[in-house]
Amino acid sequence: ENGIQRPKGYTVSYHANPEMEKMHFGPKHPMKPWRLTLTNKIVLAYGMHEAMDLYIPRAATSQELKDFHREDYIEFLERVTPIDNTWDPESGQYLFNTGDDCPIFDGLYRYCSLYAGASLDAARKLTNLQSDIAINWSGGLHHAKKTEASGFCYINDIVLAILQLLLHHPRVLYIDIDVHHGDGVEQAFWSTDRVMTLSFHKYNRAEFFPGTGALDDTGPLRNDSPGAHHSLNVPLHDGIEDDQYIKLFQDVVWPCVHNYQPTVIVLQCGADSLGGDRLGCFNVNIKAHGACVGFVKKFGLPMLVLGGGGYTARNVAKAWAYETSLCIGAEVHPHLPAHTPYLEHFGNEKTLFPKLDSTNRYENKNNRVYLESVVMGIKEQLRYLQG
Ligand code: ZL4
Ligand code: CA
Ligand code: ZN
Repeated sequence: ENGIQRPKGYTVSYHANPEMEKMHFGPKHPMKPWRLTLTNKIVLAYGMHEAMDLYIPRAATSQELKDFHREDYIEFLERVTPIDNTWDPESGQYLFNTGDDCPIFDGLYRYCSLYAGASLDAARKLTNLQSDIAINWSGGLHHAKKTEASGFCYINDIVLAILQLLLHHPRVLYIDIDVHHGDGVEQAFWSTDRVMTLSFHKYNRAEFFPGTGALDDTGPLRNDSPGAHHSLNVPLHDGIEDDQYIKLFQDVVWPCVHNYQPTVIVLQCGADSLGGDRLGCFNVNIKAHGACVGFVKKFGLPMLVLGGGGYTARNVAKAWAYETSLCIGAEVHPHLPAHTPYLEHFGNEKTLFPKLDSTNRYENKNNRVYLESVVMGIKEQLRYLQG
């Protein structure tokens, strides 16, 4: 393709290690690293690689992983194999919360150190000013905790990348549009005012993972803790539609940027917030999901763009390829290039923007009054920042 030009006046770096894509969580597990292959094939088929600096990231060292995670947990990940007995008879649980959601598979430690290494490399490209927008679709694993795995996440690459950014930046804004609550990142920076975390997610304490992220969970309750009012949550119900989602995102993100004045933004682009996702429950189309990326880009701040969830692989790949094009500011043809490999995996949908069909829609449980009350709640928290 001839249309894809390098962006004028800024640099986009793309961090992707093909070694990750062969990894398997096990039969029927929803997380499929292979969706990254599909994403990269579309990116390449459009010729977007001509417009970016491409890096094959190195694996993070165990020392780097220990900048956030506890030593014994990293040593466990380093040595476990699928045939180990990882059952702890004392607690009656698998060690470090591994099990069905977070299985021990072949190459697990390699997988973890590769996606973490990619996010660290991407963050470092931003801090040494070699890149203005750094993309790692293999990262964004927001549930991992200091001492345990959670929700398909083992290492919290986002926390590690933000720690790297904090060496050079006074204030980091973290925005998370995965359909799940970004609990691991929120928890890691709960008591600091140098990171503001903002997650949009489906919220139902009893029924939807991880059950945290209510509107009034905003940081430590003591008003004299620096972290007070610096964790923001946008809890949503099933079935939110494109127009509502875009307006809500803009109505919330703009005042956050205006009041907090971040010097860098980390955007987790979990694609399970798309309509038709195997685990998600929203009615958001790829253009609306991408509109969030486009809106954040317009602030002109350095940006770390990460993946996350996304369980209907063909949609994940299209969304992330489209969002790559938005990062480089390139217009891409809505038809997938004829030479896109694996076209058979996209069924009859050779368009970048498949329309959500009625059989995959969730009834919309978000009305205008509810969404307005959420925006009010966020603005109320932001008023405390003026002090
Ligand atoms: C599966 O089919 O809600 C894992 C997980 C494995 C294969 C065979 C095992 C069958 C759905 C999910 C038993 C699976 C039981 N296999 C899983 C409370 C739960 C306890 C575990 O996008 N069972 C836990 C995690 C969520 C729970 C969502 C999102 C990550 C992210 C960022 C993580 N956990 C109930 C589920 C299957 C499986 C089928 C599954 N797990 C769906 N939702 C969960 O935010 C990357
Ligand atoms: Ca989220
Ligand atoms: Zn998710």
